Amino acid sequence: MMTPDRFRNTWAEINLAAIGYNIKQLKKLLPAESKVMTVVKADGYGHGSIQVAKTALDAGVDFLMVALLEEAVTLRENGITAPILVIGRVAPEYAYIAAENNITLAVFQLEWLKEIRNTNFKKKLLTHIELETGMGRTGICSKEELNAILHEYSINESIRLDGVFTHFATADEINSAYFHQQKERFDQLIKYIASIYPDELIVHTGNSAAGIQYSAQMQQYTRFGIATYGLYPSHEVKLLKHVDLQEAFSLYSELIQVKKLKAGECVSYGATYCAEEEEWIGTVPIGYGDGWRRALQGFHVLVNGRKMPIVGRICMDSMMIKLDQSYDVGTKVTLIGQDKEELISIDDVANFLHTINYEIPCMITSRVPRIYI
Ligand code: PMH
Repeated sequence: MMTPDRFRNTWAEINLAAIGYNIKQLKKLLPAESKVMTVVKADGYGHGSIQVAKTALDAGVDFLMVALLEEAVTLRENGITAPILVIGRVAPEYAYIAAENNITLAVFQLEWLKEIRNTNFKKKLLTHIELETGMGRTGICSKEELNAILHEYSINESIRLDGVFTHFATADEINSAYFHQQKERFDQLIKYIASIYPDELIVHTGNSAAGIQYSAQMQQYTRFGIATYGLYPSHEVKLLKHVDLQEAFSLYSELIQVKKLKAGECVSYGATYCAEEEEWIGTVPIGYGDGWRRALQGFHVLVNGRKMPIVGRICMDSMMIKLDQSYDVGTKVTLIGQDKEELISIDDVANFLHTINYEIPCMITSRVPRIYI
């Protein structure tokens, strides 16, 4: 007998056609020569980095970005040969793994370059340098450090500088003062580099918000993350209506038990929810062990195109919902997505949890299989 690759009846559905569509819409925003770099860190924002990367490459993308070396290695192990930039710090002793796999590393510390000075890489290590312009996270902070770093490149044959980038902190806001300040700082530093460094460099600055809001100012690449997945980086950017995006992530389960509660009977840990009259309660096999946060008690899901409230405390593997009538075991439950006329968007879940949409697909753990359509 063939063993199925999943047994459970809770799953996330990833619409790869939507991802392809979003990339094409984003590409249309950019100046003619400007390209898309697709950000697939954190397992493609919870959608699955390998499938998203392949979809992006099919849609004409030729550069990928991740945060960790292991994320880049996973892509290589799955046959992806396109350039990949790792933005996080990779310990110097592991830089050779990047070099051997043609993985580009971000450089933002002189000390780091000094530490790899005596490593003999089998292939040249590819790098982009990150400039600090206002994000205050990683990046080269001063012209002096920049000078010393460029000098390091001139004396180390085994490293190659291909690109330079920065990251905007406020591009998702309508107030553009801080964005322009960062852009101005970056432009000055770029001019300075061009005056002392002979080679042409790949320049990239924008994330989704900048790519959507300031499309005309984007350079060789725009690092699109959240918008790839059909989500807007903020409510303000969504209201601009510059681009039409389709959400790619839906979340489904099925009722595993349906029972009639009598008045006074209670549900879940702490018995905090008790029926006031006879009512139908359904059990749904998803819980905080799947990343479906306990704080979602009081939110709702969809059954038969109608909203059904989550009642009682959410358990590790299951939760209970109040039904408007009896339903068969196996009836589909929509936690994120469309059911008939009703929709639960990722933004709805994020608003209920007082967080941003980025966090929602990321929080659904790998225990929930991703099914690709
Ligand atoms: N570039 C860098 C350097 C990033 O850190 C990110 C996202 C992106 C591009 C893509 O941004 P977008 O998803 O808004 O398009 N980084 C993060 C972060 O660290 N927390 O949330 C998003």
